[in-house]
Amino acid sequence: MKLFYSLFLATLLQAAPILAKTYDLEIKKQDVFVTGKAVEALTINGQIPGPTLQFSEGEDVEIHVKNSMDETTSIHWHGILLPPEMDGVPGLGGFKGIAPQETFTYKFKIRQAGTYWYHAHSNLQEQRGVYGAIVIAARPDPNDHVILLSDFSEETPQQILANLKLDSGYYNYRKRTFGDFFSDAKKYGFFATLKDRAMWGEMRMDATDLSDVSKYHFLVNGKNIDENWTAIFKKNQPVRLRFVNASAMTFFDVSIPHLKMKLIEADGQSVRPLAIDEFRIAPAETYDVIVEPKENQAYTIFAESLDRTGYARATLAPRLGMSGEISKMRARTVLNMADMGMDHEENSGAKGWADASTPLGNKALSYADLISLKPQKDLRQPIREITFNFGGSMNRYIWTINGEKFPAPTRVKFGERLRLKFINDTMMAHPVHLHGMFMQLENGQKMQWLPNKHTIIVPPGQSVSALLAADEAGEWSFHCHLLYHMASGMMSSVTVEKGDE
Ligand SMILES: [Cu+2]
Repeated sequence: MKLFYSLFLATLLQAAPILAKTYDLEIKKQDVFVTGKAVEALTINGQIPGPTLQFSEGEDVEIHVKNSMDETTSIHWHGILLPPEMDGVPGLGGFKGIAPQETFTYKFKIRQAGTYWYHAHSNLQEQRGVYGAIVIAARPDPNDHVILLSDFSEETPQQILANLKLDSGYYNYRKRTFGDFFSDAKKYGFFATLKDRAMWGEMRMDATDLSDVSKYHFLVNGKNIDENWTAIFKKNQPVRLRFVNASAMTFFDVSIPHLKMKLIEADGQSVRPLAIDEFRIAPAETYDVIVEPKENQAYTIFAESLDRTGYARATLAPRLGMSGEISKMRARTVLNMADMGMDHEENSGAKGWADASTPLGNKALSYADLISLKPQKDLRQPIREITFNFGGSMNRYIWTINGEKFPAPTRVKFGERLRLKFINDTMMAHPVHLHGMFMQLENGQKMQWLPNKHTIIVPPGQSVSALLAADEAGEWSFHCHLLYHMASGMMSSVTVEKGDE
């Protein structure tokens, strides 16, 4: 009796953590009105994006994903450390995808905190709406908001891919003109300009190939610019914004005019706080910032697409119905051969990817600024280096790794310490994503302070490296996170093999 009583007390005294929760998601096809007209899309629990999943560290989650469509689907938990059979990539770890009308149960323990997201890893479903945010925190906080960016098209992704395969410049209707040639020639000299143009021709790319799909509507939390998604703040109280780029193809330059942002997390992992005015976010990356509005006015969260064909916006305001100023979109970056690193022997992209359009005096986040808040535990030097060359043929819309479409897995030993070297031989940036493990981006910081990343931008014509401790056994997907690059061949896997058992 006494024992029972003390057990009972002990249970009461614990902070009553709920350590096993279940979640239900249903994926189905339905019309949505995101752009003002009916478009057949894919929803999760009837919405785009799907519901934000709120987990806590240490929790055992059980997620039932019901497929109410007539095609196979899957959900991948982006940036989450978990067993390979729960990672949700059909064909890997024994996972076959979720057949029509079936329900698959994902079960894993949450071993981390931070902002992540989830999305389909089947066909091109991600483009049609199968994505949502994951927040892993001790408790929900009313001053804490997910800002999920996405690119939505009225065309089906199958149509977009077919257009790209037919003509890679299909969406690139803002091509430079003959007039540009003469203004460049005036600025840089006739022969330099001619040589630059000739080289672009040789690579069969355009200087405006910053993105290859641009008939997009850009959304914040599923809302278009007129719907103006709004978060309420109280003056002088900190607000946390969890930015997730759930786009299929779009890089954004994000700023909140008149508000300094304090960056605190990159890809869900805490970094040394840093005051910034803007940051560039690739598909699949996440950044968490804190802002502290000092005036009772509306502030615009402004996310310009890299190719400046449009923007997503949301508002921070003391009450609903307000609207902040909308800045003019800045000039888009036009690449030249020097930006591309073609003139240099060694051109490291680790410093980031400069943007001439950042207003003078403003601080734009650079990869070199990222410093892990917690010291890295693994300080071993890598025992070998594995090189991945990202290549492609724009005119046939084929994207490759080490010269091959969908190359065979790269095998590494469990526990091995590696350097992954990413060399971008193309004129587009590739956000490279490794499942299952964080990479430590070699950005010039000491090894102890290298930031963890699940997705790393490799800028055009440059190279970037990362360290990896192969401490999660299994076959892990490895690919460019631009959806149509992945679907056109820029996808492989890394197999972490345990010895003979
Ligand atoms: Cu790519």
